[in-house]
Formats: sequence, structure tokens, C-alpha cells
Amino acid sequence: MNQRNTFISGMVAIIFLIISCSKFEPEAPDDDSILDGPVNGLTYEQNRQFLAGDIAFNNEIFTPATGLGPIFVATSCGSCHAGDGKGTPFTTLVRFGQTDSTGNKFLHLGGPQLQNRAIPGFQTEVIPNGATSSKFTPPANTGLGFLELVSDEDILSMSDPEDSNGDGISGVPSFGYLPEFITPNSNAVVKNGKYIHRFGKKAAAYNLLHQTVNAYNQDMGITSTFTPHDVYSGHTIDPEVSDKTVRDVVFYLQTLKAPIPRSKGNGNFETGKALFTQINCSGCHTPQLQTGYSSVSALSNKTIYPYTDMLLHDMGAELDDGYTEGFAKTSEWRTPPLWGLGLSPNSQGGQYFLMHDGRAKSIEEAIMMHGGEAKLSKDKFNLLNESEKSAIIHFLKSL
Ligand code: HEC
Ligand code: HEC
Ligand SMILES: [Ca+2]
Ligand SMILES: [Ca+2]
Ligand SMILES: [Ca+2]
Repeated sequence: MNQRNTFISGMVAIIFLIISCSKFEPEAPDDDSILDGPVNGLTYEQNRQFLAGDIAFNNEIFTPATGLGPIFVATSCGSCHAGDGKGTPFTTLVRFGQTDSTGNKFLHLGGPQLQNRAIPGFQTEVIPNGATSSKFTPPANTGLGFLELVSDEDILSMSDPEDSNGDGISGVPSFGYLPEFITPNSNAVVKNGKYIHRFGKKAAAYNLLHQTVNAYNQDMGITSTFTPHDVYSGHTIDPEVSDKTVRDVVFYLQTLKAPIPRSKGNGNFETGKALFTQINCSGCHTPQLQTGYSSVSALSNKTIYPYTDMLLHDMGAELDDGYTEGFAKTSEWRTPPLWGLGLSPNSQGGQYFLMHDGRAKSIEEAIMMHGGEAKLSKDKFNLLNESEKSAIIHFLKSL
């Protein structure tokens, strides 16, 4: 046999092996059951940047030698955002201090974020006497690039501060001041120098760069040219993460695919969907939004199904922790997207931990905790019969 024939028969053997092995191995998970992949349609270069961001996000574990701390909460993005899915009560962040829009009175004592770990030789922070606090579980990171591209105009159009349509739901955008390193979008809506913020449980972050830079600084004690202040001393120090890495991570977050709906078209799904609108869950969990123009064509001018309005809503006394950020009230929370909800247990140890601090152990429990502007909708849910309720739950699990 000449070399070429040897090569071909070798390849045939390998292909045969692959085919026969795949019969015995468990099937690879379907695309719609995993969260951490890129959107379809990225260019070669874009895929490379996604990959670089993926590695920085998941595999770059900081140590004292690479700048960790001196006080911190965790050592990598991925340790809290495992598989880009929701986190658990064991990966929470605690923030403390502020109860109203007059600002945080505990900044000199380390507010708002609690760094509960420290490298050797440093003291961890403790919540000062008299401060209020909230616990936050990590949200899923999927589809955020699409949410970033929804226009301010569209967000404003969903808000109804005076509840003029009388459905009990008001909903306001979270207006806040921009840090210096953020350049606002050209079509941004400005009110008294404040811009619409949309990321985070209290919608305290303007965009994914804002959230990422703060996470490096506050969650891991890593400085960058964007926030050069040491988390412990407040002194300006050399960057501990490069601008390129920050940009790669932001690009990774922007191009993580949106969860793919499962069992669409199935009877229960359609019934659940109709009921979801009928009892006005959709009054806040807006089913369909539109992205604006992006230089990344995979994200540009797309219709998306995130089930959020990105507005703040007063959710009532039960969800009021007495702590807030920016100009949100203590009882106000940003509507979380519901896409991918049914995949939450994959990254939550096989069970659900829902709502801002994971206090709800099932979807039903989460619904029962809705109050304030959502009370009417919850009351209507309670009036449904068992099969209607289970159709809604089925629908929610398939998003
Ligand atoms: C200690 C755990 C922890 C670490 C480490 C961490 N995060 Fe987070 N992340 C959270 C929590 C908790 C929230 C919700 C906080 C909030 O709402 O403000 C969050 C929110 C986010 C959001 C907003 C998502 C949304 O739906 O609004 C993004 C984006 C994000 N993190 C990215 C990152 C990146 C990038 C890193 C690394 C540079 C990182 N996180 C590190 C816990 C963590
Ligand atoms: C007034 C606005 C509003 C209405 C109406 C509303 N929700 Fe929500 N929903 C929210 C907010 C805000 C949260 C987050 C609260 C928190 O984190 O403490 C939330 C959380 C949830 C969660 C948990 C999501 C997660 O990731 O933790 C589910 C599930 C949910 N809502 C389903 C529903 C269903 C079903 C209905 C209709 C019966 C409904 N919602 C009506 C605003 C609303
Ligand atoms: Ca540091
Ligand atoms: Ca602190
Ligand atoms: Ca209304």
C-alpha cells in the first residue's frame, strides 16, 4: 500500500470508530438545553474574540500574585456564573447601606459591596451596625447582548409611571449617572443628566462594560484603566486586567446566544402562553422585543423573546429588603428575563433558586411572592384551575 492508501484506510477506521462509539456514549446535549454557546452567524474574527472572552471569563482564576483582592468575593467570573446559568445561595453577593436616593451613608465603611474574603494579612469586611443589606444570586448571562441593543425609546414606551391604563402596573426605567468610562449610545434618552440603566437586579448598570468593570473591581478586587482604584485602600494603582481582556469579556457576554425555546407549538405551551397574557404576567414580562442596529450582524435588528421590560417595579413589602441602589426604591426590582427559566436547575444543583436572592424554591413559589404592582396578576393566577396553572408552568419551563 502506498502512503495515500494507508492514510485513507486509517481515516475510514477512525470514522468507523467514531460512528460505533457514538452508539454507546450518552447523546450530546441538544443545543436548546445548554446556555453557554455563541450566537449563530459570528464571523471568524468574532468567534475568536468570543473564545478569548470565554477563557478570561471562565478559566482566568485570580491569585494574590495576579492582583486578587486584597479583599474580594470570588476568584473568577465563572465561579459565580457557572455555565453562564443562574447561581445559588452559595454564590451570592451582599451589598449594604443605602435605603433611599440620598446616597449610601456607608461608603467610608466599604459600602455598597461586601467583600467577605481577603488575601492573607488583610481583614475581610463586615456589615456595619445600622446598615441595611440585600443578597443577590447571580443571574444567567445568556442573551444579554440582545437586551443591551433594545433602544431606550422602546424601554420608555413600556413604562407607565402614572398607571394611566389602570392595570395596577406602573414600571419606571432606572435613571442613573454614568461613570466617566462609559460613552452613552448616540440615541440614548437623557433626563437631568441621567441615563436609563438596565442590567443588575436593581438595574444599576448602564451596559455590559459597566457591569463587567464593576465586577472585576468589586467582586475580585481587580483594577483596570476603567476603575483604577484599589478596592481596599482606594488608591489608584496599575491595571491588573488589560483593556483587551475587559473588551473580550464584554464581547463574550454580548454574543452569548439567547436561550432557545423548547416545545414551542405544543398544546400546553400555547395554552400557557395565552393564559400568561390573559392574567397580565406579560404586563411586566414583555414577551417580544426588538434589537436596534449593531455592527455585529448576528445581533442587529433581531426580534427576541426575553419576557422582560427591563423596568423597575414596586414588588411590595415582602420583597423589600430595605436596601437599594441608585434611584430605585427598596421595594423596586427590575423585571428579570424569563427566557431559559426551565434550564435554571442545571446550574443550581438540580433545583430552583428564584427571585433576587434565591428565596423561591420553585416557579410556583416565585409567583406567590409577587406583590405590589404584581399583586393583581398573582391573584388572577390563584383563581385559575389546576390544569391552567400547570399549563403556565409548562410554558414557563419551555422558554
Ligand atoms: C461573587 C460572585 C460573582 C462574581 C465573581 C461575578 N459575578 Fe456577575 N453577578 C453576580 C451577581 C450576584 C449578580 C447580580 C448583581 C446585581 O444585580 O447587581 C451579577 C450580575 C452580573 C451581570 C448582569 C446580568 C443581568 O442580567 O443584568 C453580568 C453581565 C455579570 N454579572 C457579569 C460578570 C462578569 C463579566 C464577571 C467577571 C468579571 C462577574 N460577573 C463576576 C455574581 C458574580
Ligand atoms: C409588576 C410586574 C410583574 C408582573 C405583573 C409579574 N412579574 Fe414576575 N417578576 C417581576 C419582578 C420584578 C421579579 C423579580 C423579583 C425579585 O427578584 O425579587 C419577577 C420574578 C419572576 C419570576 C422569577 C424569575 C427568576 O429568574 O428568579 C418568575 C418565574 C415570574 N416572575 C413569573 C411571573 C408570572 C407567571 C407572572 C404572572 C402571574 C408574573 N411573573 C407577573 C415582575 C412582575
Ligand atoms: Ca487587586
Ligand atoms: Ca466593600
Ligand atoms: Ca399600567
